[in-house]
Amino acid sequence: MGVVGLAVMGSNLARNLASREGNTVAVYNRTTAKTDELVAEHPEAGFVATDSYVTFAQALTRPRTAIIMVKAGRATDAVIDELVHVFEPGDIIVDGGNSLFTDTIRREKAVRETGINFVGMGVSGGEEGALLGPSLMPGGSDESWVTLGPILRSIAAVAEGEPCVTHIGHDGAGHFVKMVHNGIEYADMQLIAEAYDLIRRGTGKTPAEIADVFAEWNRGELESYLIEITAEVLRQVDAETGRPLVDVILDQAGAKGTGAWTVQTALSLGVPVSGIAEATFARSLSSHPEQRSVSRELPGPDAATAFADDPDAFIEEVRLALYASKIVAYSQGFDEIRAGAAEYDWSIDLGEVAKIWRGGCIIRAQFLNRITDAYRAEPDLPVLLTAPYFVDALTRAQEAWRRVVTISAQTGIPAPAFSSSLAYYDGLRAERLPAALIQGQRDFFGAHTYKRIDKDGTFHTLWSGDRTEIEAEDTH
Ligand code: NBP
Repeated sequence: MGVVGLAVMGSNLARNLASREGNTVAVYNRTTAKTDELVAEHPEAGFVATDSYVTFAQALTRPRTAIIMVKAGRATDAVIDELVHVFEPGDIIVDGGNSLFTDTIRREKAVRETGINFVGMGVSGGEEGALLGPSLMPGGSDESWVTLGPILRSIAAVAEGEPCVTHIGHDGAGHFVKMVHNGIEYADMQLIAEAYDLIRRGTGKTPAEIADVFAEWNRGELESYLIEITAEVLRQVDAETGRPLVDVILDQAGAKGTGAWTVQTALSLGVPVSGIAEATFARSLSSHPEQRSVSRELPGPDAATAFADDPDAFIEEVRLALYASKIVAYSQGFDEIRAGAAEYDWSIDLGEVAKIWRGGCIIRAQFLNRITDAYRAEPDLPVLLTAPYFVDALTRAQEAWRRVVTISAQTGIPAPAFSSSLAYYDGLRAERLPAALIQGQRDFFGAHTYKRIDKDGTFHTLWSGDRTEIEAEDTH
């Protein structure tokens, strides 16, 4: 098999593949110096170095399998164009980059016409995951999965004895699921950041002391990689200034776009992923220093510090609010996957998706087992957070969650993901929503019509006439 693209992800994945019994890996990179460097640095891998697409194809046994790990977008198209010229029908091209799923659908269709299989595969876990075992989300045809399955199972992370890979569904399904994974990751990170901010300002604890709080949380139901690394980051001291590192890092969060894709896709599918959206927008807000600097004098409550009378009780309330909001974020993410599967005709096993995220990837957590259990018990569950385990957790958390959101509003400490998750939860619970009024407004200005609660049919009120109601054509 072969790997094209030998930056950090590709070279680590190639080393992972080469470390498995019986594998010989051919490697190719546009800039040949990088290939030479990798091969020289890792003689133990037994790589076959190639310096053109032709020699790369010649080095592979048939059916040829090549994993592309290059920059998403034009670079991926350029590599695919080259490979289809040197590959033959039955061969497999796997794109392991962070490609947009609609690009993958387009590429799969075009490559399929040549008789070559194309598989878009989400790879999660960063450079360490690529080397030691990532979580893998391949799409593509059933036929390619027959060949790819054993290879991918051998290099994937292992969680509780099971490899973190499954055939997600056809064409773009793998990249779609990876996209939503990243969106959930944005929400998870934002919620943790909000928890940290509330605790710091509410109790006056130092970052090192808050690191202990996160380390403690990591022994309970919040146990996860992100909570674990949060403790590590908070404990870090800057060598130059002696201050906590978190206090000298510029507070402007970067983003590579997958969070935005998740939100844009959710908007077009009509799925409310408000927690993920708030997390994405919170990064945007942080990254506008010019807007933040002119807004600093806007009125707010007097800056409150160490306002929590009982710091331990407050910390426990924040923990519960974090857990409840996290349940909402995952529920929204899985809702988006369900809607995507319906829209694009993929058959996606949601319980399996949760399972393959238990190892290798950034959002790995014990908690994912509960999601698998929920979908095993009820595969068509319409809202994940209504599964009995989550209802119990939300029942335990909801009062604390409300208090934390109230405190955030009263003290002026922004907690957009906490509060929007709570609003989503209450929206779902509501017996009646003010959407009825919106339908009335829409009918008033645009004759968009409405339905009634007491009889079938579609209706319109003659707002500019005598205001009687008539039966109308459905114009929703
Ligand atoms: P980069 O995303 O930085 O891409 C660099 C690679 O793309 C180099 O091998 C470069 O070759 C190659 N490349 C470019 Br740029 N244009 C090319 C072209 N026209 N033809 C051929 N090759 C071209 O590398 P990365 O950070 O290793 O990530 C690889 C993929 O994995 C990306 O899609 C990324 O989004 C995804 N991913 C990354 C992570 C992560 O944690 N970094 C995690 C999961 C997925 P050159 O050496 O000749 O310039």
